[in-house]
Amino acid sequence: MKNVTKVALGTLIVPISLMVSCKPRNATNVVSGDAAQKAYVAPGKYDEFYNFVSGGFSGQMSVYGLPSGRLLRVIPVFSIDPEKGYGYSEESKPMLNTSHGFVPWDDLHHPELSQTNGEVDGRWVFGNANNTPRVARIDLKTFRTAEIIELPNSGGNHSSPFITENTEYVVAGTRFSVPPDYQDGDVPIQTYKSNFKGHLSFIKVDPGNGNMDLAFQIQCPGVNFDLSHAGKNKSHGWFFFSCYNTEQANTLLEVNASQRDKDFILAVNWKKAEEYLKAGKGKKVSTAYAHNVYNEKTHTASSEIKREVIILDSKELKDICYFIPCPKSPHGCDVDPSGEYIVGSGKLAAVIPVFSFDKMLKAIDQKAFDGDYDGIPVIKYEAALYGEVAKPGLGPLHTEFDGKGNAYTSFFVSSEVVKWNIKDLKVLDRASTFYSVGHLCIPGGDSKKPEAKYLIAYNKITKDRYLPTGPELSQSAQLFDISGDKMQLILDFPTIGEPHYAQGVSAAKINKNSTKFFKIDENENAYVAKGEGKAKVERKGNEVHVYMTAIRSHFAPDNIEGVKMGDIVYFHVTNLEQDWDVPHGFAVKGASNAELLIMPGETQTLKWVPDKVGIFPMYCTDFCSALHQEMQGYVRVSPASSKVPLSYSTGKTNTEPATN
Ligand SMILES: [Cu+2]
Repeated sequence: MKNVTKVALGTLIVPISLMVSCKPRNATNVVSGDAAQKAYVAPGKYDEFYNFVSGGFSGQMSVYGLPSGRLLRVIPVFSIDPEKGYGYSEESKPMLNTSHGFVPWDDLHHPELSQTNGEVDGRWVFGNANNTPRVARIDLKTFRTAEIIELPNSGGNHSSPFITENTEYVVAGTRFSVPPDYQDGDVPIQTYKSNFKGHLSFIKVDPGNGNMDLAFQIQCPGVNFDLSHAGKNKSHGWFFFSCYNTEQANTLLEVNASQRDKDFILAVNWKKAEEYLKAGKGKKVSTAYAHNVYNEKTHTASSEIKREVIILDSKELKDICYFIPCPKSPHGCDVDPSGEYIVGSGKLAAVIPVFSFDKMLKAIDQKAFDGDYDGIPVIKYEAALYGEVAKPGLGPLHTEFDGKGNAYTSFFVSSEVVKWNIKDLKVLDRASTFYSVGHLCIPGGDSKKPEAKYLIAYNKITKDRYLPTGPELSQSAQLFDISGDKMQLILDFPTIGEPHYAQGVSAAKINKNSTKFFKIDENENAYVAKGEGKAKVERKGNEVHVYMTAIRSHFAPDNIEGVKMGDIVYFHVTNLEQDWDVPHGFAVKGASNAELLIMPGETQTLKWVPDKVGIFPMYCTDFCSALHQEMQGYVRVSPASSKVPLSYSTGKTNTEPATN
């Protein structure tokens, strides 16, 4: 560790135009001494924390145990997942419906855990879809996606899903400003300044069941909203968004959106917005967005297209939005546990500005403004500024907090994490990362009560770190022990897709509530077979419905005849097990979608259109018992003109059947 300070200071002279990553020279690249023991969790022992990590361009969210770095689960959210049949089973397909139809992929950047009184409560984790703007809620009883809502008037949903301290709202700011859906979008791109707008979405969350509803949007000037965080404690009721491209450029943003010395942090008084909403100051506009809900009783998702949204105009309603100047091309926008300090991180900035919430309120009160930007007052920089962290590093991106008065900021360009004190703004420690760190995570680090034992850095590049795997290498997470004064690297581990952002929480807040199986008596799926005696096959025109059961180690029925070319076959498979961790799988030869993976007590449906005459084996794909390999059956498919009657059986031994 002794070289680190010297090395990191050395990197400060690297020209800022070098916005590619650099590997810190001579940096300590090993976990030294007995440090690795701190990450060791013995076989059979539980980890202390759950870590929810975005899968970036995989569209999924992964769950790791900390401190071991063991991958516990990949939760399918916005992308189809053959492992779980998500987006393949008829029951789950509606989850991926949008106003553009079925969209089976997206780009998930930020997990956000629900909070009560500003503390992580372990009930839900939210995730965003950047590309086709959506926000998902995952239920942490089942670790499954329970709900997805699409966002109208938006593009590149980056600055989401951030929540208020009682999960009153999940908030989403558009990254790409676009012409609103309710206006003609067929305009020249060059008319960006007049026709493009930025919308902030406020999604209301039902405190009882978590159900989401798009309560309102705030229309803002056409800039790029990047990240956001809610106020807390004294600043509860406010939201802070970083914005870049205040130049309102529409081409070559790498140059054209880096012209100004300062862009902005947008401070939004959402309590005031609520008042205006109640007073009827919003206007209803027509649009179309999907709202998809997974019902745990029917084990089936439904999708509804909604047609209306209420817009509050920040230009007309003068006291809901204020801009604070922030150097330069801000990315992260983080609020400390007290709610007083708002940290802006300019990707191209040489300092980290720390704003004071009290000073900001005073500046608003005294109208200490530098004019306005597109109708929104701009607070004077010095009037809102608490102070600047001088010469912190290169390319500050994101800041997390330990609740003991310290902040930890990631530096993409100089590949390091820098610890600094919030009160005196002095740098306390630096640790190299490998390499090009983006987000950081301290469990509870954006709440009022961080559990600051570990810090995890999520890195974009892993050259030299692991065995090569061809032209593409894994991205990674690096775990630091931050219980002492100095950060200590104790583990790094590869991650799935891009580990963009992550949040963590004590295992105890989640594991006690884990669902072990679904009660078969409560299964309300329309095609359930609640016992082997209920298994059957029915024809409805050219549809064949197989009500199938699965239990260790056979299906019922396991022989089906009388299916004809031109038929559409639906296998409704009910897993009759009432035991933890005994899923069954189902696959049939030639099916063009995927398998099913059916949890105990659940019913899931595979749609199959046979394309050939013949015998088609089907089998259980999830190793369920010693006789799992024997869990199989056959479907006979006959020509369309065939007279083979529809029949099915289980356990019928070989006699010479009629050939027909
Ligand atoms: Cu099985």
